[in-house]
Amino acid sequence: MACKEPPSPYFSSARSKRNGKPVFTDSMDYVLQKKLRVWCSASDEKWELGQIQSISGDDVEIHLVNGEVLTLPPERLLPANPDILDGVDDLIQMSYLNEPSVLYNLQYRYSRDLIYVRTIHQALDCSWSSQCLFICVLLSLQTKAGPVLIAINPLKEVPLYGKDFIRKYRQKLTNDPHVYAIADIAFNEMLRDGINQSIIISGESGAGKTETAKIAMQYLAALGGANGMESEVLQTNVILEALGNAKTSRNDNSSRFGKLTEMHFSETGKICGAKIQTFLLVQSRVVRRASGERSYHIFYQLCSGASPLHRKKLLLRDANYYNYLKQSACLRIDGVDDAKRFSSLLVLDIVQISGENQMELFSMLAVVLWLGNISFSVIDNESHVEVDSNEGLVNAAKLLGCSVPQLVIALSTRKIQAGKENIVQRLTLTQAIDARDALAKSIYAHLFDWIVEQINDSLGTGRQRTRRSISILDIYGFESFNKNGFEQFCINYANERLQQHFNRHLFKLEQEEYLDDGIDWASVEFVDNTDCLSLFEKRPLGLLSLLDEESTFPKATDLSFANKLKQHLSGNPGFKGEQDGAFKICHYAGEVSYDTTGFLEKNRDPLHSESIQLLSSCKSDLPKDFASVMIADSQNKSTLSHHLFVDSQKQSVVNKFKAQLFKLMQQLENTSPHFIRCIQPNNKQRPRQFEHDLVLHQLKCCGVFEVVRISRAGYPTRMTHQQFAERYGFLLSHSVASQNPLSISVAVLQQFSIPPEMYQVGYTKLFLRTGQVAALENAKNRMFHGALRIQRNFRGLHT
Ligand code: AD9
Ligand code: MG
Repeated sequence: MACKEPPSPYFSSARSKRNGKPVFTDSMDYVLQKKLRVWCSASDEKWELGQIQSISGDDVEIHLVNGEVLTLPPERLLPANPDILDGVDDLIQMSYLNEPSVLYNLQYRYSRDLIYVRTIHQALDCSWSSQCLFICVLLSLQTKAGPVLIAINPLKEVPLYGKDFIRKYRQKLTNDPHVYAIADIAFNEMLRDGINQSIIISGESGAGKTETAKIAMQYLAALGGANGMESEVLQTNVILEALGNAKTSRNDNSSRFGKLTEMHFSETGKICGAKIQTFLLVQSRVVRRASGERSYHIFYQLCSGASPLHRKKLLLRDANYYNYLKQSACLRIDGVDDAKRFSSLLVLDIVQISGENQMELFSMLAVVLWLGNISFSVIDNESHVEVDSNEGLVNAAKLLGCSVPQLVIALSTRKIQAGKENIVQRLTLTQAIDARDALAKSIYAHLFDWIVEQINDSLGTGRQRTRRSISILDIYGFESFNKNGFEQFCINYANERLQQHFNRHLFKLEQEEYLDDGIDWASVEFVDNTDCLSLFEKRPLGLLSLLDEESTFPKATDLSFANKLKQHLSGNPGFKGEQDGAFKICHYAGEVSYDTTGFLEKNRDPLHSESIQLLSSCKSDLPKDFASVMIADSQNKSTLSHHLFVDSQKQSVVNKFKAQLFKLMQQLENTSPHFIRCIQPNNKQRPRQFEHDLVLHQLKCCGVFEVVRISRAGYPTRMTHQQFAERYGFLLSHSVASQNPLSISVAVLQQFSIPPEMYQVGYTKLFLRTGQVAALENAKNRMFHGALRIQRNFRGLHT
């Protein structure tokens, strides 16, 4: 199975052949004729810049920048941009948009710490005079795709942020592409149009999404700062990163949850509240992960930063004492001081989490750690176990506020129903370990949700539902490791959904509007990921449904699940069943091989009724709260007929996740989107290293080439004939035979000599290329000022 490569029109156009002879686009002919700069590829991997010296038959002699001379056939050449365009900040300005030219441009900028590039001009010139503001409003409502920002991760501090920069963007003293500029556009559009906005940040793991989200929030907080709420909003990042981020092999601070931060503003643009929505925290990391990776930061921070008093109360030891932490052989992150980070958690006070609640939070973290130290001994031939009476057991029970026997029962037995009777069955070693880990994971996941709830309570002060909000989306990025499991499956599915949203707004809606209005439009091709999404979501034979179905069979195994996938999906070109329970999926960002080990268990998320019962009987408040949430959840789903604690027909993990994603997409659909695509420059998390292939792959996957093409060919300004005629009809110097809006509009266009390639007349609307309205607006302004002058003079004469 080979994934469909994103189309590469600029790469192939110069190389197509007719009758065995290479055929070039006009531009390539021109480049050869004028002996201009070219990109040459002697081998297939590398492009080098050179200048054509001479052409003899099919041989072109080129002098490379490094002094070498090459002789190549023309089909190994691509036109290069003139050096005046080196490092332009808007890709749309480039004369040639082939792959080496774009890469060169990005690298040129990157090496100078210019990490941002735009891919489209803002359709409207917002520096117009205030008289034109009402027109901006009108036009912007009809402008679909705003600028897309490309952000290449510098992997080091760059001098691009802070007060002075914020001021420059606020006062529009600079036009350089920046996250601040995107946030500024969103802010202004929100206030002007009364439409909720979103800033959607995507990219692979480690590409810089979370940092970018914080930079956007920093700008919005500076703009909307009023009563301390802005700093509260910013501080939430510190807390959520401590609890929801961890070191992975791709990123030392990898987000293991998705987050939508909704900032609410007053009529005057002051922050009046915020709401954080989180999506599927990866729970398995708490109990297991790949070697060299860490669990959630907060555990290490607590172990190294807690005060002696805390340590005593929490019965706390060093991180290397705990099985859950030491098992992946990675306790520290280079350059990170966990103890210091712990002290920065004082911000818990800022978001009004009381000292008492903070203590509860820490004590639940300690419970999780001690649970991991509980061990079991096999007592019979059938691998049944009893719980070892050790320090882990005693301390976990103490911190939970339950008795040791209660905890023992929860971890080593299960009640099952036989006829009308309940029988208590001892668990086997695997079952007991699963029960213990499930309890630890569940406590952590509920703790995370609880903290988010506390934060939201604190941020909600004075919040009103307005149409003035900006939502910033930062989810975990696309992942492809050597070994990929259930977590990557969910994460990559979420990224497919997000990609679909991007495609829909930048390609589909845009082109549909052109076609609906009957204008002449050569479709811009893009990699549509609808097929991949339907492979996941189709019912009853999609990946998610099949996983759910198999999860309901008690006897099913990961292997039987893998076979089921093979049986039903083998005909799908985006799917391939492999050996040993593995399968491959063709994602928009490349092919990923998944190992089904653990899929069923993780999807069932099996917290047994014994554990819920245990939590509800604890003396501490938090476990009791968690148990009520669990019971409420299961009551929603099951009929809960005979026993309060029967194992409920819980919603599966993927089902819940899918519902969350659908809700998220719905929310985003009600906003005006602004996209930021983060790019990872290398796989080593090192600054100053720009790997061409890696960057090119990401640019292609996220459709950057197509976005520029569509922006260049597209018509960002559109107005109905009626609107256009009303607005500019009075500028006509002669009367028009027919008074219908279409005739008036066409007459205006002709009078102002707007070239025919700069507009198209649709059935209902007029479509104009970038910059065309400006000429009309100038004329209108001149006329307006002229009229004012005459009026004043006239008044002067009569006074
Ligand atoms: V993941 O999908 O959550 O694994 P992200 O969020 O895309 O990933 P993140 O923002 O965490 O990546 O960035 C990774 C690291 O790159 C950060 O920890 C910083 O060290 C570095 N980074 C990213 N953006 C910037 C920046 N604008 N300036 C400086 C940056 N460093
Ligand atoms: Mg992140």
